[in-house]
Amino acid sequence: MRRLAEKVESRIDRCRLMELPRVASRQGSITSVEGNVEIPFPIRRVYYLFDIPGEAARGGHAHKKLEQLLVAVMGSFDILVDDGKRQKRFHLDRAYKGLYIPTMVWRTLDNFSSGGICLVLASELYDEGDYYRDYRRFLQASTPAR
Ligand code: T46
Repeated sequence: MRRLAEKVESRIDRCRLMELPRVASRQGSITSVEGNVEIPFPIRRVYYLFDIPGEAARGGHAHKKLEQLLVAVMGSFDILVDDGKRQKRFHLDRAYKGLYIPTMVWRTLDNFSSGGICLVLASELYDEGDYYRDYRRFLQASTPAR
């Protein structure tokens, strides 16, 4: 039983920092990402957060189906992830590092540096029906009924 539990990776442990491929030269660097190659999903949407006041928090929701990769293409910010059982905090501050977030993980972004830009590669088109924006509903959905 214990062995089985060890084998089943929790959703929070599937959130991971990924180092993206980088080609550096004296003229600068380039990072490219292909869906289903460097990251474990096809990319169906790209969006970015910018002009974010230092005291602001973004996110505060989870997704039923959507997977994402977050990148601090400028500046830095923190991400708190929560799968309903455990929480972890990550810090992004490099254009060649991404945080992968699987489905059903509550995320909150804060502590944005001045001029910070968060690029997001997403597995799905925008769909408001895919969101849990109420934490209690998210908890109910992520905890299997006994
Ligand atoms: C996430 C974090 C990192 C759209 O019309 N299309 C879009 O693709 C998105 C992402 C948002 N919107 C509209 C919906 C709202 O009226 O933009 C407004 C703000 O969206 P939201 O409150 O969801 O923004 P954030 O920054 O709290 O969250 C977004 C993503 O929604 C979310 O998936 O992980 O960025």
